Amino acid sequence: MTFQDRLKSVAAEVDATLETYFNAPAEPLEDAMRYAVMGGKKLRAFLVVESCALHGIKHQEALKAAAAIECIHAYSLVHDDLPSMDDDDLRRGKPTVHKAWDEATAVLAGDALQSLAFLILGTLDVPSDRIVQAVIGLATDAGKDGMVLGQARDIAAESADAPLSLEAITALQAQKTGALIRWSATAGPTLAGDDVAPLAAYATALGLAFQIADDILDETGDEAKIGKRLHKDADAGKATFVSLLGIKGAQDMACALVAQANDALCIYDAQADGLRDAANFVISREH
Ligand code: GRG
Repeated sequence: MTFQDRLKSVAAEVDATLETYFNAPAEPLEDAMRYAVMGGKKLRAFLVVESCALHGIKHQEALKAAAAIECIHAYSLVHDDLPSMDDDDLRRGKPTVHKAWDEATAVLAGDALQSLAFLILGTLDVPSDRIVQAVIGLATDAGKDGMVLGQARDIAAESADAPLSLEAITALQAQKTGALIRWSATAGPTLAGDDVAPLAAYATALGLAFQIADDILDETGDEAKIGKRLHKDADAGKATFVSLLGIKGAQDMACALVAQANDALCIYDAQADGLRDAANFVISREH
């Protein structure tokens, strides 16, 4: 099976798992939640599933942990698209939630997706001390010391006097997009009570490579394939990896980070090939 097929297969399994948490027929709020969380590449879910397989977590429980992180990711996208943030009309090639419903529903759907993530994690069939570790980790990585902090700093940078330095952007992106990727790739050892260090090192490099690739796609990608408006950062005069390093410099840095991510997997055998493929995919993807 190719990596793309494996990613699609995990995405389908995670969507099926998510479906079990929604009522049918549902309130408009739940319809908006389902619309936001279904679809997408499910890359974070894939990292969870692969990391759990490496550490002996049952597939069924891995799928639930994967569903939880995708709820947090979907909430962040719904809120990021709001008029008070990025003000986007299109996400994954479809109208954003506040366009398909309204702003209040989008805020509430994001809120409820965040709560649902923790509800799902709380029901995992693993020893309770490990659930606690996973919950604390996710609350930290998604919240005021992680993704939300990165988002706040990104918004503040728009009205700053000078563009951010490479160092500041690297730190900001480690929070904004890196933190959820780190939680996903370390979910297996966290839930198994094993050492998270090798996968944390993999994820730190992967998260940064992912963001650099995102900046390159924002500059060179195809709006129809990506399914959202592009060139926004450049139009807003915001510093990105591409504006600071140029396309070639950014590509070189992303390749070096993928090599670094793969090096961090050296303690694992061929069982970690899914994670190796994911790292290579991150810099070759077209959407
Ligand atoms: C609003 C609290 C809050 C946080 C928002 C992650 C984020 C923080 C905003 C998203 C803005 C953005 C487009 C960042 C670039 C990296 C990124 C998260 C891209 C989307 O992730 P993919 O490519 O999306 O994995 P799919 O659609 O495949 O799930």
